[in-house]
Amino acid sequence: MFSLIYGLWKYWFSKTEFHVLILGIDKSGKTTLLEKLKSLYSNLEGLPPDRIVPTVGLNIGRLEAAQSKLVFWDLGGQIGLRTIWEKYYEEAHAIIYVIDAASLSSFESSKSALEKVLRHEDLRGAPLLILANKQDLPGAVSAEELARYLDLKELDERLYMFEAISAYDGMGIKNSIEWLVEVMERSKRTETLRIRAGAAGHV
Ligand SMILES: Nc1nc2c(ncn2[C@@H]2O[C@H](COP(=O)(O)OP(=O)(O)OP(=O)(O)O)[C@@H](O)[C@H]2O)c(=O)[nH]1
Ligand SMILES: [Mg+2]
Repeated sequence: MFSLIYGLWKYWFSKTEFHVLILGIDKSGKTTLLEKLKSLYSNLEGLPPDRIVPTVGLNIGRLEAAQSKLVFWDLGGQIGLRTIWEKYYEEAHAIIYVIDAASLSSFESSKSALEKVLRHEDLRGAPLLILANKQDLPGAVSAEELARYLDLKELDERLYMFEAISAYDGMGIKNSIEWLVEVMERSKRTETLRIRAGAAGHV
């Protein structure tokens, strides 16, 4: 009986497409991460870091990971582009927030940009994965140190995790994505988005 229910549950989620928004201030490594995800989870090579330019529009990556269909939206993080982020909030199942863990001088602006994201009504209940990127660099702080530094107050009701990664060598990325898929599958937000899509006639 259990395996039947589990099978149906898995079947349902194999059809669900999860939208994951990759946010963070400029130069934190969002696009480098997206390209690394392509190399890790598809047959695509993914652009090498030296061919990646600052993002002005939107980069999209469609991938299958942890038996789920994922659509990543990578937006530009320059200050004048951050107003565009909120146009994507309503449709997002989860947020990945990337921070350059080796750039202590940018932590303050990363923190305030993240606090603003978390205050937004349209992202209510969206699971949050905070990535302490650039662990390959000397001086990068750990995930625990970053969590202590950010000292976020808005996290109470939200499923979240801090993880140390390197978008260069791939460290920590698979773990992070597995966690994200798992929480998206059981989050109330996914349920809410599904009901809304059903009501609009496209499940
Ligand atoms: N050492 C190291 N450098 C990284 C890593 N990830 C990204 N970088 C570098 O950081 C810089 C910015 O990377 P991007 O991926 O363009 O950053 P972004 O967050 O997409 O920036 P915007 O598009 O402007 O918002 C580039 O020089 C990357 O090569 C990493 O894991 N390790
Ligand atoms: Mg970019």
